[in-house]
Amino acid sequence: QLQKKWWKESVVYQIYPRSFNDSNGDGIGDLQGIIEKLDYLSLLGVDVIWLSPVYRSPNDDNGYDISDYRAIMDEFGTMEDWETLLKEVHARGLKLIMDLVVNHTSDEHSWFLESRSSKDNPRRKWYWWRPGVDGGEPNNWGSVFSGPAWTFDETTGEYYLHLFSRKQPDLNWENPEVREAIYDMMRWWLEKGIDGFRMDVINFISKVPELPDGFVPEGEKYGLGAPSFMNGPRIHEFLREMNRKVLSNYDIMTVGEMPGVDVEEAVRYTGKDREELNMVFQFEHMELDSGSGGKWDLRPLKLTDLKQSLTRWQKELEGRGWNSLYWNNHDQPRIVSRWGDDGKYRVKSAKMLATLLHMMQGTPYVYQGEELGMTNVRFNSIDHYRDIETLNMYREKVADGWDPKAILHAIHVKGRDNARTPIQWNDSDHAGFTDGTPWIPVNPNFHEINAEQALKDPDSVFHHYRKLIALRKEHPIIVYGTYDLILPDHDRIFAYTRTLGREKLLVVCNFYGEETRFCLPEEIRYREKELLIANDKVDEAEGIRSFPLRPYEARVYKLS
Ligand code: TEU
Ligand code: CA
Repeated sequence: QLQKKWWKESVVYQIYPRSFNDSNGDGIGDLQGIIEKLDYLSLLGVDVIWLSPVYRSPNDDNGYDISDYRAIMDEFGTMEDWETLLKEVHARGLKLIMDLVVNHTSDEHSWFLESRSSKDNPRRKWYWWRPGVDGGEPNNWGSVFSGPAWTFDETTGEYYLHLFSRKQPDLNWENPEVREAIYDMMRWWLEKGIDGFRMDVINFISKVPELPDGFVPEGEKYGLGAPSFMNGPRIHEFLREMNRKVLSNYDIMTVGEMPGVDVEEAVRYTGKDREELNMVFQFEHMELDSGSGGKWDLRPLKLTDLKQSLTRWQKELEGRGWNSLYWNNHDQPRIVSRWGDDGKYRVKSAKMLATLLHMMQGTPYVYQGEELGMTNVRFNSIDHYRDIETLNMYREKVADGWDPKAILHAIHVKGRDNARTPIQWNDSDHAGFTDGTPWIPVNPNFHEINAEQALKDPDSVFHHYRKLIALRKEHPIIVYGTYDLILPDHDRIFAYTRTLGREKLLVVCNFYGEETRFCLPEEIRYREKELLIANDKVDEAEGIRSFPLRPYEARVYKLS
């Protein structure tokens, strides 16, 4: 049986509020600005909005460092603005999920201020404090944002753990008081009527309590503590407790962001009998163009690697769990620049990439601007960049003697600010994002890439996304059909079928800018064919046993 669920049939749209729309001219996106654009999202046809953090924050990591879970960030507006947003979202039949960031808080959170104040403060054990070892950090773990994962605190002469920035101290989930405080906060938001959570690095919350040293890669200063905190010893116990005490009491959706999760582990997190989460964001496909040195160690993508990775996730979670489907988010470079062509074939390759993803089994996520075919940005100076991950890495590598131009190139390819330049609404000043000075410069290509132009152009990327989303509502096979890869060894074509009862969907994509030839495998028989969507003109009278596939061409047929 199909195990029908609303969150399996939905398309989610991610908003990074700081860069979405500024309503009061301070150059920073805000809640009122989002309300102004809800009709645009209704037109696109998305069902759920995932809001990146809007809680009070010093914005060391743009809201992923929370200083008060029950207050709205000053720059974004007031709690009344948030209540209005939720009302307006629900009035349009949309749903709203919030970003749950509970692996760490801001160092300005009252919990941390108390915890650091003295060794015997009742909240001391809400975080990870350790005395130094041999005059240095308690272990050799490195921070995701460069440097050690520990910072020495004068007040009590001990170090505190932060897997991310020093202003993001890790909460100690071993402590039941911490867990109960988080569950209370979650209920407080759920009682307001939200429709679920995206959970930030949720598979990092269980650490091996001894915090043992990690392996130190050649030439690195700090170890990879990851084996001691990724999918840690009590993670499933904590998530089952969270599900039992909070999540199971609401009709909501949950998606856990899980760097380092593999497909077997994902079955344990998302299995319907597991009572943990509905789905996860995995990173396997997002690491296929990184070398052994991590994201900044650039490596060209091999299409067959991508086909094998995505197919593994489609097949292993089939009937056992559920996939999230994404190319983009606020941490990733924009896909049309990364794996498409943001020059001559920008529109066509953006449509191909969207078609390839949206016809798979899982819940698709559209990241703000992706539906416009927005591209990466190439600021020519580090001074235009804002992201702490980028700035810390730049400073560290320049200090290590790296060539600043080489570092800037890596930032152009993989930097998170690629996804954080303001949304391009029209071709007026600052692309209509703000009447003031934007907190980060707008991508100079906004004159030709903007929503106003896209809405008027029936062949725009926007209208292609709108059609893909509409198809998902019209054809259950897109949600519930079985996925099977075809032409597995073809290194230019990504093609697969979906099967539901007597119906078949045939999805054919040329992943590159050179013409190639598609040959339908013998075993696929059909009497009727219907072209559901394409990104190029197609002669419907033409047979599909064998035909030329033009640069970045994508087609979806319904066969019966
Ligand atoms: O990201 C988790 C994470 O590991 C990312 O930092 C990602 O792997 C890396 O940035 C790739 O470049 C979450 C949030 O999505 C991210 O924005 C936060 O910075 C991070 O957690 C800390 O909250
Ligand atoms: Ca504003």
